Amino acid sequence: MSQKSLLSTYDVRDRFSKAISAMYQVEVPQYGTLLELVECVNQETLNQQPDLYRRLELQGELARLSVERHGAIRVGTAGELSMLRRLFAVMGMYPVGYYDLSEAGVPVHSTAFRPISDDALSKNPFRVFTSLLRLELIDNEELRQRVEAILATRDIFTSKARELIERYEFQGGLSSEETDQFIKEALTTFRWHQDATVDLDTYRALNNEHRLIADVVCFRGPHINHLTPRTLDIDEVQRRMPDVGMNPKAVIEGPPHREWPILLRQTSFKALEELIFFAGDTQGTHTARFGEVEQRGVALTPKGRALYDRLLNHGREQATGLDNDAHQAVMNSVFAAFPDSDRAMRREGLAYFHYYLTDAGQAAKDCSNEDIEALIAQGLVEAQPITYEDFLPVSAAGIFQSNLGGAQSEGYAGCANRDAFEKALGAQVTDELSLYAERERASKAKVMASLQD
Ligand code: OOG
Ligand code: NI
Repeated sequence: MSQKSLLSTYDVRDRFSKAISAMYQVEVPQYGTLLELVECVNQETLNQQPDLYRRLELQGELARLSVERHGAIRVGTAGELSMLRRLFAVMGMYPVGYYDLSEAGVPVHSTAFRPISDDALSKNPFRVFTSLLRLELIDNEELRQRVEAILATRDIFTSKARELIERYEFQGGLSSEETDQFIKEALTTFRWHQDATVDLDTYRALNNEHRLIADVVCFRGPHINHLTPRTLDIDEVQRRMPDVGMNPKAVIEGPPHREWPILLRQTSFKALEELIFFAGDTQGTHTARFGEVEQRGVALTPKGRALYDRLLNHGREQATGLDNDAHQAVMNSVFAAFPDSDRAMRREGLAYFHYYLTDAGQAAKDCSNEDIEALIAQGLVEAQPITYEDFLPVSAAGIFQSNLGGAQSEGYAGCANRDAFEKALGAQVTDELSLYAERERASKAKVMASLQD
């Protein structure tokens, strides 16, 4: 039998992320408008800030900027989640991080499926934030049983998709033709259904318990609920959204504007109210789908993250109910305590950096100095920030809340349950911080080894 040529998982992921973006632009035309706005703001920002241009080019961020996006889905059962894990593996995407959103009143826990290696991330870092409904948090026993019964009757995957996932696992890859088939079948899982699987009364009962439950349970599949391009100036995108007919959420989530961005800032246009046909020929509406924008900065060490969490909580206490300008002003003053230079963040061990040799460093030989700061001072080594590739639970909760509409829900008392999530997933989630720490360590080791040669 002739050996068939198999595509890399990068190619599958790249094709899939482009295909789902095209599908979502047709489904939600405002997302297409958002892409245009972000592209325009990014171009202007790069034209106005030649230093930023150089910095991003050096970090290898420019090439991926226009393909970069993340999406989000929500599922109802362990079986659905574990099959999704296998589906995303076909695209070289693996579960990274555990996010408990119950504390913020959203009855789900989540992970992000994303590529892991430097090379895969630099080519196309497509990520999918994936949440699993936590029925055990619903007090109403009767409703819980009803939900279980409804979910038990659906299969969110086509049989062809299952077959191609198995073929990938058996062959270790898919051919170009199989990849196109796989993408077509996988997209079926994530598309929007205007027909609900339940009648309007059932929808209302679930919606009254929690709007998220209705969203997960009443449809044939886990429709993609948003896609998110990456911008270089989120404040400008937020400002311009109303000009292009979008209703932005009240505040930008995450840290304030900084010279040296940290972690992740996010905003969205609010979810649209859409016409739904319920079983029994009744019409109603459902609010689920929106468009989001993100701006990414450097990944923080545990020490940096602890400082971020402390300042964020402090800022949020003072900023409750404020509009975005006032909210950002409060955050700006609170975050004055977080050093805003790459050098200070590095020296204080607040952020992760990738070390590499300068031209002088490459020419140097037999250098016995092991102090990285001294090598930087001598011009032999440089350090660049490692971009944060993950999500933030408080921000994610804010995105959920503003797009579910309605009143803020109370939190569900202290109940992160990573073990249960991993059991449902059928695998462990990778700890995101250890990935950054390892990338930093490996870059340092490589620099030292070359200098001592
Ligand atoms: C996911 C919300 C979280 C993000 O970017 O933090 C998220 C959802 O609404 O399903 O996507
Ligand atoms: Ni998102």
